[in-house]
Amino acid sequence: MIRAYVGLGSNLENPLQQVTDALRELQAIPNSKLVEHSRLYRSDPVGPPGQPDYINAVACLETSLEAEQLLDELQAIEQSHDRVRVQHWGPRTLDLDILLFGDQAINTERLTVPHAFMCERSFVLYPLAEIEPNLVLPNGDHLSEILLECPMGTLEPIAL
Ligand code: PH2
Ligand code: MG
Ligand code: MG
Repeated sequence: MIRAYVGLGSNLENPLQQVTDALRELQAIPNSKLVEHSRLYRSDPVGPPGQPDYINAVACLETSLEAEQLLDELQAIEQSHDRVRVQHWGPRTLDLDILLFGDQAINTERLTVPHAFMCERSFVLYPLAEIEPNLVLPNGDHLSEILLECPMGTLEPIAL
């Protein structure tokens, strides 16, 4: 079994509900178990201006799937949330990104793992640290040290 960390994000059509539903749907991925997930966070949009705020969270799965099989499952969930790919980094009903897949480094047409921008994004790093404060990345970097370089800014956990 491999531990995979998945970033969840939504900023369209009731983002809180989108992310809450997606967490439940992650539990149903075959040959996998949802181990835990962070709280939900509100975050300012990164990317094209003028889009709504995001809801973000991070989940940890234990899986015996291959990375691209997990990607298939995540993309099927995105599709079931009526995900339409319009604008790069533009608004979306649901985005499910593989952040880490064990200690694997993957660079294929479909997948870059670790996620290319995760170390610059507070909405990934803080929820990840909430569930795995002692995490060490495949390149040996400690999450706790990366966090020192990445201010929390306006990111805020949501009291539900
Ligand atoms: N995802 C993006 C682009 N910008 N901004 C926030 N706050 N949260 C996201 O999940 C996000 C984003 C592309 O995936
Ligand atoms: Mg993304
Ligand atoms: Mg994505």
